[in-house]
Amino acid sequence: MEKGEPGRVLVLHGPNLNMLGLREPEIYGSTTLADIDASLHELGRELGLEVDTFQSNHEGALVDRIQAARERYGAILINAGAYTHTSVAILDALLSVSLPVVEVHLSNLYTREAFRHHSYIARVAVGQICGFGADSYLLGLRAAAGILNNGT
Ligand code: DHK
Repeated sequence: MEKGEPGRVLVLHGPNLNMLGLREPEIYGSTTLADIDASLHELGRELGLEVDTFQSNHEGALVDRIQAARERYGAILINAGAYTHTSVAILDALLSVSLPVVEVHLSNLYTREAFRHHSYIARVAVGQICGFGADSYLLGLRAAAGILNNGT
């Protein structure tokens, strides 16, 4: 299986994450998605990684981006939002591209409703980071850098 380009990370944001800053700030914080993307690009520069970000409210659009990531990226960082708990299609797309996956969430899934405790993404992810608000993404990007540099 051919690997993608090692220095590039694709960051995917699922449904309703475009509403960050407005959406249930007591759960998701007040940081906007634009702020998160800017922080990811800044950290990517520090880590020597090229970071591309994409948000969609549509499952198929996320599947399309995952499929197109094959041979273009070294790793995928994903917060699939509610699709985390429902989407076999996103799981299958991630399995099909054979790239290392880091799963992130702003909130701590395990202190919330039971339906959020199951993640389809976790089956394919190297690891999951949740509960650190917007910092979950930055911790996730550091994890992706570690995987790309050392395989860990
Ligand atoms: C974001 C969502 O939109 C929810 O559907 C997930 C996740 C949790 C988060 O914490 O980032 O259940």
